[in-house]
Amino acid sequence: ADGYETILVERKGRTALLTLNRPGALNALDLQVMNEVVAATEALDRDPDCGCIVITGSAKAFAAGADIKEMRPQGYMDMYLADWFAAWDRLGQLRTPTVAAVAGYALGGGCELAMLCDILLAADTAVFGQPEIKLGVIPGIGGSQRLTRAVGKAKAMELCLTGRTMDAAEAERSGLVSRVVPADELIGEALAVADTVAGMSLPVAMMAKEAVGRAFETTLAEGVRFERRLFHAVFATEDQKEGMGAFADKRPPEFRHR
Ligand code: CO8
Repeated sequence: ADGYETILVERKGRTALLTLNRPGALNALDLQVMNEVVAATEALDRDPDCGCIVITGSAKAFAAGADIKEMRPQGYMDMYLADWFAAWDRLGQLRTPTVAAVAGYALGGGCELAMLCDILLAADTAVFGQPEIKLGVIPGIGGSQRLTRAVGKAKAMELCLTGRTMDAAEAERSGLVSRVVPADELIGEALAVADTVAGMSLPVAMMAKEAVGRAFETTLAEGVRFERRLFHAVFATEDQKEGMGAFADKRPPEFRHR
């Protein structure tokens, strides 16, 4: 009904579940997938009834990378003029919180897509890596930057230079993912986390996301100044009065903006 061919989008209350659906190619991220994921998530971002977006793949593959067959014949001018992969940046600019629920392969662009999301949950079957170097290329959707910020220079260098993958346990140990869960519980857990986020005040959740995200962009002093401005600003919301009032009344909050 929504016209998408490579993704499925379902609404579950205030949470949206976006499933990559190119099973024949292990969810390889070609331009159609990119355009559909970006269009769908930007539409959800404009919907005040959507409080959190979960992105997932299949049991075997979250996404096995950017589409190698599509990229193979491209030249520099093709890549430059198309600004290849630039649209993915828009996923990182959504205001609505996002959750990546990763089972199976999250390689190359798949790992980069997961890292574009705010919360990263992994099944115990998840495999992460930036194996581009084995194809004679390097990461192109932010992997060299976001992986380094997530796991530090030593491990990011090793992964990007050797192309070796890491399993879910190593990904959790190194801080790439927030939690590892049994594979058959992944979607349930991801939806539960998303429902929790979607139950908060949406504008306040957006500000919390923005504040944490700023830590990746700036110095500590500037980041703390930015946080302080947002912190003062939340006192202009009805939801601050409701949240603190509900605590004082010993009742659950009824946030207006959710
Ligand atoms: N692109 C296109 N097709 C793919 C991809 C991919 N990344 N991954 C898998 N497929 C296809 C296979 O070709 C195969 O198709 P077919 O049946 O038509 O031959 C089908 O999916 C199933 O795959 P396999 O038969 O290989 O499945 P296996 O279970 O044997 O292996 C693996 C699974 C290990 C994941 C294997 O498929 C693999 O190694 N895939 C490639 C992983 C990889 O290197 N990813 C990084 C790609 S590059 C990238 O993401 C960023 C590039 C940045 C460029 C920057 C430009 C600006």
